Amino acid sequence: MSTIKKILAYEILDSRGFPTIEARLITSDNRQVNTSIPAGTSVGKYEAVEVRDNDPLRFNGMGVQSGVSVINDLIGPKLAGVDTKRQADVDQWLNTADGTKNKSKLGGNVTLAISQLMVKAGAMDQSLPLFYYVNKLYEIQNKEFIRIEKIPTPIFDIINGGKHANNTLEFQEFQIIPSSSLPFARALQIGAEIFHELKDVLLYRNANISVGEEGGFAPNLSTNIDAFELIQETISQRGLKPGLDVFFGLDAAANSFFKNDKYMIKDKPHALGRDEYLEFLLSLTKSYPFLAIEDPLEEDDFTGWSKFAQALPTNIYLIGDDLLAANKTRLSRAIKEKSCTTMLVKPNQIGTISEVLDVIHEARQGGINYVISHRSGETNDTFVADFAVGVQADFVKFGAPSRGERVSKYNRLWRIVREELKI
Ligand code: 2PG
Ligand code: MG
Repeated sequence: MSTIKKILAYEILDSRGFPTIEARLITSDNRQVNTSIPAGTSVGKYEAVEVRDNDPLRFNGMGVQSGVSVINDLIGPKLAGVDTKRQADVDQWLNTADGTKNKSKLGGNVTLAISQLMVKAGAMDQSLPLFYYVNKLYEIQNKEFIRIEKIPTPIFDIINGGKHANNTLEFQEFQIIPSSSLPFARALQIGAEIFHELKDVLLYRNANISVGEEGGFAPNLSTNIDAFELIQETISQRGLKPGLDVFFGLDAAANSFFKNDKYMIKDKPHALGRDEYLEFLLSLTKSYPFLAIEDPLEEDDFTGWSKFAQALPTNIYLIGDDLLAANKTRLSRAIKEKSCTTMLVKPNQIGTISEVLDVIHEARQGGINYVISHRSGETNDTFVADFAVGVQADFVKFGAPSRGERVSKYNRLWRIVREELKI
């Protein structure tokens, strides 16, 4: 049995060049694990609070030295000597120490750093692959066994817009989703090949091929529909069949273009009221083979979501990200009101792994699918890849098949397939 000898936190830069917390746990047998915490750019208002220093003289106020000190001076010393397998107890202790509903005292970035360290240290203590240990934690906590039999299907964000790019597109993520029937290695290959083909298609049209925050291209196009048209053309040009080999996905991240009760997108010459906007979205699903639509509406319009859910063909996953913020209370409401069919899960929306496992249990009980997701501000930590396999998510969303902090996670899944699961 290993116990915690020391926990050490410090600042590193995330993929956007902003500081974030990295922490290291050293065990009584002198082994160590590291973890680092991602951050969002389009942050929903119901997410756990992320603590920042707000000191304008350092990193434009984005420093995390205060969180680092809380770990080094307060939390770390308190946890010295604790068994690394006491995940639930440590998470519970963090929650009590925080004492707020949204981690606004300690910060979700602080609590998650400790919580993820515990998972990694526990797996190391048991000499288990991380995904397998996550699977066991889920079973112990929720008294439900999940058989590990698949790698979640990847959702690739190949064109960036919204808050993730400085271009003309209002929608945040234009995605492709290889058919779930394909083995992971083939799905990854398709994602990468379409990404490169899209580059050629953009170049041919003299469009910009620089990329946005999640590694997808960020061209200036006249309308959002133009982006779907380009993707459709690209898929066909590769000899693949849209709607058979590859599907479309969208994260509209509608909060960012919802102003004065209207949705403002370039596809229409005027601002759209909710019903007219929903009509527009439904027309998109008739023109393109969508498999998933995330955050089509702003985060407070539960009624609008339920309305859209009723109108949307049932084979399309309706994903709540900002709507749910992976928050149990909001999920219960969404289940009751049939607002969506799928929950997006980013561990830092909640702040401890036990709570993430809890909300996933709630989703499974309520017949809700789940997607495990990265953040736009990422690090090279591959924790979410193992986590997604451990809880057998339906999908993973780790950005484009490009850029180090994105491909590290896809590569981790590839490695799990190759070396550990052989599926
Ligand atoms: C999202 C995420 C991840 P961010 O909206 O789904 O793609 O973006 O991390 O900026 O919230
Ligand atoms: Mg989203």
